[in-house]
Amino acid sequence: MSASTSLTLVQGDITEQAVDAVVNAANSSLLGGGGVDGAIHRRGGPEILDECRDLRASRYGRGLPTGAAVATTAGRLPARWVIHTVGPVFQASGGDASLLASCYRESLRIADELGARTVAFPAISTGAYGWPMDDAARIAVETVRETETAVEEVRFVLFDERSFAAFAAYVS
Ligand code: AR6
Repeated sequence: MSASTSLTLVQGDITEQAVDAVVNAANSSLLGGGGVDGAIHRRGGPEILDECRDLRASRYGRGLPTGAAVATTAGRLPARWVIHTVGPVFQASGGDASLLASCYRESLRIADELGARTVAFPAISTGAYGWPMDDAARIAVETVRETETAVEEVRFVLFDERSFAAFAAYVS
């Protein structure tokens, strides 16, 4: 980020954020799921899924790779775009931190391409994909700090007190 970028933390629901772009913790299929993904499609309506299907029929016939990001409309969400990214799964042997960092970096790169100035991120990979919250928070905050971007506000939206506290420990 740049000296003028602000990093903010909110405890709440990412689908309620009035920002330019909301980041979705998607899966490679781009066709929906639970958690953040389910909430975004439920609240954003069918237009988002329509564009995801078009992406699967064109650029991403084999799915969106882990660590990559792509934008669609935000449908009925109070945002202009959804940036879909696929976090890595945390397994018994651990997880690939470079892929988790790539989700944040690539999402900000897409945000810059779109001209988005405010971007809301969830704690990618910390739900169904099992990444330990403290480690995920450290990777998220460090990566955003290290990434050159014209985004003016990066907002982390944490669902509960525990995840909010984990991120707060790295944002001072
Ligand atoms: N707003 C903010 N944070 C939320 C919300 C919400 N509405 N709902 C859940 N969280 P997850 P992942 C938190 O599972 O681990 C899906 O099925 C949640 O408490 O959404 O990257 C996809 O289709 C957790 O801390 O994403 C994929 O298959 C964090 O958001 C898979 O899950 C991320 O949890 C992706 O798994």
